[in-house]
Parts: sequence; structure tokens; C-alpha cells
Amino acid sequence: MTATSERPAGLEAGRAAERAHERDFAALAERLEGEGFAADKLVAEVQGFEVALPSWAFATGGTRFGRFSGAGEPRTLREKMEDAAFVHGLTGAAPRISLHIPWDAAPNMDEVCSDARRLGIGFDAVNSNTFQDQPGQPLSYKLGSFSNPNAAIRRQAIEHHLHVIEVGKAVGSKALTVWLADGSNYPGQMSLRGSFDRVRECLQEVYAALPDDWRLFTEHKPYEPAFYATVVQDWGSSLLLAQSLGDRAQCLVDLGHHLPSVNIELIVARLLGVGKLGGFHFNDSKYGDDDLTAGSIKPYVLFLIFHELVLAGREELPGFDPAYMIDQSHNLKDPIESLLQTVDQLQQAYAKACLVNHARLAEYQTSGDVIMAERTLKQAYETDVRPLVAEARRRRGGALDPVLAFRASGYRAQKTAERPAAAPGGAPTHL
Ligand code: LRH
Ligand code: MN
Repeated sequence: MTATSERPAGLEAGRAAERAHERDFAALAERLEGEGFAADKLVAEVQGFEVALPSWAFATGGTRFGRFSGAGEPRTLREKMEDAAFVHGLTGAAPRISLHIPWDAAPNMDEVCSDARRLGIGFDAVNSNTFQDQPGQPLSYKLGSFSNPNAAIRRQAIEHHLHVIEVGKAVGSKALTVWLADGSNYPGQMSLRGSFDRVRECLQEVYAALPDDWRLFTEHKPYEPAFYATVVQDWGSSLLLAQSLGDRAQCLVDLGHHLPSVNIELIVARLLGVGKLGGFHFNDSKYGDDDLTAGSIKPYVLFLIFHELVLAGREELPGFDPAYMIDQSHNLKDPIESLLQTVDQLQQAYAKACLVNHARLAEYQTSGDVIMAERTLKQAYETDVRPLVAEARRRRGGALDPVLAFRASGYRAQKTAERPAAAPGGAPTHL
């Protein structure tokens, strides 16, 4: 089943939606032309935005309090890739999947590559995992991996990362994302400086093993599973590591890895300013690492982050090549519908950021006109760009409204028939 051919059954409804879209897009294009923007150029810019999908988000996640498995969930990497290809078909903006090893370990990576070619998707950064002990693993990561005082455990963790690089090379990835759960729950449990030094030393060995055209992304997180000190706790720790490793080491910003009220767009601007902004794990959150649908809680923050990105892109900042990836976990929503919402929200935030009049903003910033500077941003943010992103998808053979198109496609029902239900409440396929 391909996404585009399964337009909503009510063709009439579909045609009415098309006509309404054409009317809305024409009106927006005319308004934007009046403001000096070429609508077709903006559509092309939006089409240039692509984001990678997390393989681990296609099955329902769950919390320590429980998990409510959904119907037709993928059980294998191939089924996760099928779902990813369907999201790409409906949006035209998600051509790659990000793998997590060993959750996505497969006996035959050549088969994985031929599946990917058949499905028309590729692979983005590959993720390591030293936050769980795998069956038969000789040494435990309970008290840390790279930060562990036990050299044999650090060696085991390094070997795992070298293996993940090999898997990534087999599928054509060009980056390794390293998120470490390493940390402590009680003061005194862990040497705060020693643990960080050991992480840096281990990462130096992994960095040295990277293929020449690869990057290494360090991902910070303030807490969970460690509840007193996390070794790579904040952007400063992540930056210190990336700077100590070398030019191809950069920082990955997971939006959910910031304590409430932390100014994430400021962190993005700081990392951009030193050429160390490697990429993103997009999601949203109200309290902790909630992994909710992007733009669902703080859409203005998402816009402000994209404003910094579009500005940096226009200024051709050195080292500006961010890897856009999603990292979400779905406890209540259909995973595919939530990912479709997220891709749409990211396209909208990007389109709004392309509408900021940077020259006028700089003038007001220089002249100290606080209100007009703020209004210049708000004018872009408050522009309804939905017709623009819908048009960008349509011109790529995607859907005007991906969630409605997904529901009309019957994909979930078909996969429910194809894929036997996972045991209710059982452990998620990847955890
Ligand atoms: C850690 C994290 C990391 C992934 C994991 C699935 O919270 O954000 O990026 O490895 O989620
Ligand atoms: Mn993440």
C-alpha cells in the first residue's frame, strides 16, 4: 500500500478539500507577495526541510506505570521501516529513519538496505545503547558505562560503540548519537570530575574510530534514569566533550532534555555561534522528558528555535549542517498519527521562521525598539502557514492533511490484520 494512491475514499470530500486548499493558498500567496515574499520560493524552502524518524517511536512506549499497546504495531525493523515509509509518503519530508542498536539489530543488514531501497527511505544517525544490559552481556552498566570506574566495563561500552559504527556503515548512516544514562542517585556515589574524565577518554577512542565523513553527536540530559547527578547533564558538559574531541563532534539538542523554563533557543544560538550545533531530537514536554508531539505544548519555543536556525542558515554560519531528527514516545496516540502531526508542526515552524524579516528585526534590535522587534517575530509566528506547508506536501505527492489522509487510507486497519497484536501490557518491542 503506498500512501499517495490511498487518498480519502470520499473523492468528492477530497476534491472539496483540494478546492479549499487552492483558495487558501492563493490568498496566502497574494498576501505574502504583498510583504515581499515569493510564495513558490517559500514552498521550495519548506520542501528543503527534512526530518528523520526514530525507529523506536512506531510502537507504543509506556511509562513505569504501564503500557497500553496499540493495534498493528511493528514488531520487526522491516515493519518499522514500512511505517516510516508511509509517513514519508504522506508528508514528503521524512525520507530517513534513525536506528537504535541493539533494538534494531538485524541478522542481515544487506536485506535491511534492500528493504530501505524498496521502501524509498534511507538512514540518519545511528544511536548506541549502554543504558540497558542486554541478555548474555558479561558486565552490567548498572553503575555506568563510559563513566564506570571499572575499566573492563568501559572497554565493553567502547566495543559496543565500535559495533554500532559498523552497523551504521552497513546502512549508510553518517553520524553516531551518544546519549549516556551514566550518573548517580546519591551525593558521594560517583566522582563528579572522575566520571566526566572517563567519559571523555572513552569518547576519544570512539571518535578516533569514526569514518572520515561521519560526525559524533553528544546528547545531554538533566536527569532520568539518574536522579542526583547525570554525567552529561547539560549543554555545557556536552559542549566541553564535543570541543575536546574534534571538529566532527557536535552537540545534539533533545528538546525534552531541559528543566522547565530553561531557554532552549538561547542554547541553540550559543551552540550555533561556535559551530557545535550537530542536530536535534524534536519533541515537546511540559515537565520532564515527556517525549510528546512536537509543538503540542510550547509551539512558540519551537518557532523561536527555527528562527535561530533559519537566521544561521541565511548567514551561512561555519559548521551549520544540523541533523533534524524526532525522538518521541507514544503512550496514548497512534504513533504514526503523532509523527505525522510532528512533521507538520516542524514544517509549519520552519515556514514561519522563513517569514521573519531579518533586516527589519536587526534594525529594531540596533535601534532598541523592543516592541517593534518583538512584533517583527510575532508577525511571522502569527501567520497561518498551513496552506503553504500543505502545498509543499502536495507538490511532492503528499497529503494536504496527513492525519486525515492516514485515517482514510485504512493503513492501521490493514496492519492490524497483518500484524498479530503484541501481548497487552507487555514490554514495548524496544525497551
Ligand atoms: C534519552 C533519549 C535518547 C535515546 C532515547 C530513546 O532520553 O532521548 O536520545 O537514546 O531517548
Ligand atoms: Mn533523545
